[in-house]
Amino acid sequence: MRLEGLELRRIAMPLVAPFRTSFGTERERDVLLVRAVGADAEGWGECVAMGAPLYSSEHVDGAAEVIRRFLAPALAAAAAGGLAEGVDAWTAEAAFAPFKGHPMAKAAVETAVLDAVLRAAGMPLGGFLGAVRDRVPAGVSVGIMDSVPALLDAVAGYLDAGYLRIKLKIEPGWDVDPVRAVRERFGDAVLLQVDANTAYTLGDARQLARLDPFDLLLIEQPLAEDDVRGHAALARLIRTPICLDESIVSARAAADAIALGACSIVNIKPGRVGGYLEARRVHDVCAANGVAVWAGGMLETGLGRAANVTLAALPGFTLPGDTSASDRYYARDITPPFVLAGGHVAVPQGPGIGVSPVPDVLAEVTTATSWIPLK
Ligand code: SMG
Ligand code: MG
Repeated sequence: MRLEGLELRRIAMPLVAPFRTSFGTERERDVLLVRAVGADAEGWGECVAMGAPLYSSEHVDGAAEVIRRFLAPALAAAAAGGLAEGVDAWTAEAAFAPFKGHPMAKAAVETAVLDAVLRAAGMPLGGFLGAVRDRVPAGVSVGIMDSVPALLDAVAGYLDAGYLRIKLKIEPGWDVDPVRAVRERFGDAVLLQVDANTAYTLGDARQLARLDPFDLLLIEQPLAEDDVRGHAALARLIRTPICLDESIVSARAAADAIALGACSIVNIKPGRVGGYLEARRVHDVCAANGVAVWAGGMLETGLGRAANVTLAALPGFTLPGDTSASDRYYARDITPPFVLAGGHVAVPQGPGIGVSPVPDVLAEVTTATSWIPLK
């Protein structure tokens, strides 16, 4: 792909309800979109960095700065010095590799390039990645609430809508009681899991073991991102399977965590590992080790959601993901909405990520745009 430039676009997307986790409350996403404009096609990437560095070290203003100052010039240099055919996702990945960290910034640009290349070739992302399903089961992530009755109302609504798996956000002081209440009200058949977003320490093992009787699918990231050994120790003290999210920053990190016995399940988020190429490798490492994976979410708009839903159609994704319908997040999505049908979400079938923003909606939510020429 001969690239002409990158457009960086910021959009303001209010959530339908505040989403509280152990690290903070999201009310509106300030999303950075990357549009890669090539000679034959253009492609989109959504940066999943939040406004503040609370989920991980990245934040959206920092990601935009890293793209402007480092990633875009590296891509331009690769295009100038590379093959006559121009750049592709692997060129982008290699060009970004010297810069430490910033996987969400890298993933946004790499995905935009990949989408443009695939659209030009008429190839769907699912065909490129190796998807084997045309729809994926949908789970939903339920935030920390002010009260247990409020939580039960929210869960009831999601189960009525057809979600096939419930994930409860937990933190110290909001763990055993909400889990017990959900089990008592909705029964043992509901697929139920919890996510602590690093809110506990190994010293909390006894408290976390109190979740054992509730037959949870998994507990996601109870301990700090860099505490892989602690997760391995915790795995010997509790019966609930441990799933890692924040700790799994690459395929190598996944291989290490599995070898150390720190997790038996992995949440895959392309933004956290630097893009879809690396996300595919994480999937492959886990598959080779018999470790189940599922698709995480970062409150994406339809653009990010399209690619995540496609990734979730790979063979190793054997658990429902945080791949909810558009209306769980936004009153009006920037793409035609993803909808729930029989608890599933359809994998887009068109070239590239298979969806595009609706121009009028995109224009209405846009707060800023800038253009970075690449030649
Ligand atoms: O996209 O449905 C979604 C959100 C899923 O809980 C979710 N994401 O740690 O897995 C996680 C969180 C990170 C984002 S919280 C702002
Ligand atoms: Mg998580």
